[in-house]
Amino acid sequence: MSSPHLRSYEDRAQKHNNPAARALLYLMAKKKTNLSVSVDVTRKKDFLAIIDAVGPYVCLIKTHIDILEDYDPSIIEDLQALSNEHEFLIFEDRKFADIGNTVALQYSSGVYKIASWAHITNAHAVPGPSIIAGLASVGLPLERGLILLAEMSSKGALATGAYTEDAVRMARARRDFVVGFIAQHRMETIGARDTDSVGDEDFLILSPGVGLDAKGDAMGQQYRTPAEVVTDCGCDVIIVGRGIIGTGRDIDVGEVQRQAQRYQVAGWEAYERRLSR
Ligand code: 5BU
Repeated sequence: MSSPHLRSYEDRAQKHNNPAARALLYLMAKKKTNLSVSVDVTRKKDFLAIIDAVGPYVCLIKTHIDILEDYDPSIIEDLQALSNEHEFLIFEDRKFADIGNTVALQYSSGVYKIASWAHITNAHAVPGPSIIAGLASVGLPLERGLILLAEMSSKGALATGAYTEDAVRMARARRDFVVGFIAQHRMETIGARDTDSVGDEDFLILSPGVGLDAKGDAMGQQYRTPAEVVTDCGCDVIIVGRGIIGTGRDIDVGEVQRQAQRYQVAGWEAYERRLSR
């Protein structure tokens, strides 16, 4: 089978064996969007207003649920209602990083009970395969999917070279639950050995660090354009935060919506260009 990035999202949706990845690819094809908005705000009112405004333009809403200052469980009910209304999946960018037993508890329990509402979450590879086993023990019965961090967008990130290759190997061993990577490039050619099962693998590449106007921020973030990310590097989902929600304390919902539409168009054009190459 050809590399996933040369196939349509629709075709990949039909063949994927993980329910969360299948649902995401299906929504991407249906809504013609590979945009994920990162809703990094601290007030419930802004959080829900932004999600309602960008909902029609996204396949995936990315959350950092622990930055909300006025969190209460009703936020999750509202988030789920918006997810049903606008048809997007939910990705909690939790970046788990502990031993299997601890991450299973962090994923299932505590204040946020992430596994009960996030279709997708992510984890660092640094603890080794046991982190996947721990998260899978909670997530697989709920038909969730896991994204491993293979690379990061920040300047000087240590997830490179042999670390990235080993993250890919860990994922290959758990393709029932690991559906993709946070990365800046495709991973198929990385670390492939005769013994690895590469042939029919279909990992989604989700890329943060996307901006049409800025090249970076004052804290080491680095931005690339949707064309660089999707057409040139073959990534599947563009993750955009401040490029859409802005940097000010007051949210202009109309402007947020216009920017979401702009990034949706840019991301989709970049995908169509990739397929027509
Ligand atoms: P920005 O406002 O578009 O820079 O936000 C990017 C978001 O993606 C933010 O929530 C980060 O926590 C997240 N992110 C990232 O920027 N780079 C990474 O390598 C990973 C996550 Br992993």
